[in-house]
Amino acid sequence: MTDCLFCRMVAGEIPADVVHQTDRVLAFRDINPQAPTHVLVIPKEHHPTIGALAAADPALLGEVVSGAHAVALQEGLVTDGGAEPGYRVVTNTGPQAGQTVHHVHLHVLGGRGLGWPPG
Ligand code: D5M
Repeated sequence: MTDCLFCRMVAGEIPADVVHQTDRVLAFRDINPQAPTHVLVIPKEHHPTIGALAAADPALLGEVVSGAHAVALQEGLVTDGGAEPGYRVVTNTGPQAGQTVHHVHLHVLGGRGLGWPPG
């Protein structure tokens, strides 16, 4: 989609601070980080929400989740086979959840203690 910010980042038309990618997944640092590590993980193909992606291509959803864990490992948020110190994955869907970019993305957050419940 030519009017989608994240599609334009995939196409290289808008710069992205890329930390990880595969042939179908891209991970880059959030422009407005909410934690010492704040990376967005997206499918390169356009899908508006996690539900739409799950319906259209569940294998790709799995690749995006694997990408989030690969980022967490790379950033030192967990060790291979371990769960410490830890990280959080967030996906906002719709206006009430605060979704502002309508190309599905997983937020990978870590590097500090994260409160619960979220705001
Ligand atoms: O999250 C959308 C996220 O996208 C939000 O945390 C800011 C981020 N964002 C917006 N523009 C950019 C660019 N150009 N680079 C990196 N990150 C960006 P949402 O859950 O939809 O509110």
